[in-house]
Amino acid sequence: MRDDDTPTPQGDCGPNCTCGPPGRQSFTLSVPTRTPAPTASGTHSIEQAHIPAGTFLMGDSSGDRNPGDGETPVHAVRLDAFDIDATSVTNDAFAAFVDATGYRTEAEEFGFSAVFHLARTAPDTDVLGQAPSTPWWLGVKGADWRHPGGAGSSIDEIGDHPVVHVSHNDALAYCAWAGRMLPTEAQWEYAARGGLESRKYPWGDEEMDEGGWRVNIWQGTFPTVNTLDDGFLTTAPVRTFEPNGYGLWQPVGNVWEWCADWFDAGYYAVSPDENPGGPASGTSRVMRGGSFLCHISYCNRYRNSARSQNTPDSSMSNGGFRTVSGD
Ligand SMILES: [Ca+2]
Ligand SMILES: [Ca+2]
Repeated sequence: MRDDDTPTPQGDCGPNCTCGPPGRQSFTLSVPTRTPAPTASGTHSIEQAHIPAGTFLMGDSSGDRNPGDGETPVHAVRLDAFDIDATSVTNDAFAAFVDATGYRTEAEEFGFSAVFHLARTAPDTDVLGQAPSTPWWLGVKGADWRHPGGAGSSIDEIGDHPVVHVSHNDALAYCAWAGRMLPTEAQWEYAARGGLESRKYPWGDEEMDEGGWRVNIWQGTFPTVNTLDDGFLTTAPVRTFEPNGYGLWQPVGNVWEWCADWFDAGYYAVSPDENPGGPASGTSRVMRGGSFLCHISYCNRYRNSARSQNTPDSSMSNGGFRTVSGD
């Protein structure tokens, strides 16, 4: 249980706020020509966790759901067995893909990406604009997976951190090269739960700071003061804290993770019982798990059942992905 003085989670942080950054269209710029997805056969270097076939209760049982996100009704879902990345895809793994294919991410094609204001290294002249309802998100020229804070930043020392500034389309391009798939939303939640039923977090119901921090989120006053109690302002190495019962590291916190599904807040009421694959169409793709920007006063979407979404071409300094075995 929370302490009495802990603020009540605010499910809504502004118009259409999803805890992540606004979609790319919020930073109005020209639309580039897309780089075709590569079709070469690559090597996926991320350690695997095996998830056995089984049935689980999908959705929020804790009452901490965010109205409008569609975390209910709780419903039984049966899944076939699959393998999933034990960590999110790292900068080193993504670099191997780019080295082999010459792939250019959408952030590189558009020439900018969404950077959290305190993570910006680029000069003021590279700031293309602020998101209207979430001004701590900046469109930063030159921000991309190799330059997470824009000009002046690099990934030289953070090869074992999650790759960020990758769009859903970029993640699919990686998957095409690696012979992988993005997890369905149901696969993601089942794996994140680590074999525990109806718990709030991958480790159970204990809050994330009981017995030491268990997750990389935000401490302090969002979005201005981060007291860094967990040790990290932005990304942490993918093997930080403890893995869950299935061997997954940081399914919650650190970076949002793209899933395969289109987002629909009403989907749980109509989804199939077995191997649900999401709505047939939509405008935004599911993201799961929350990130280093989550804070209980602002966005408590670092829970197993929490849902978010963004347009498939959007990229951000707190968004990455992990993959699952293909058919
Ligand atoms: Ca942190
Ligand atoms: Ca995560």
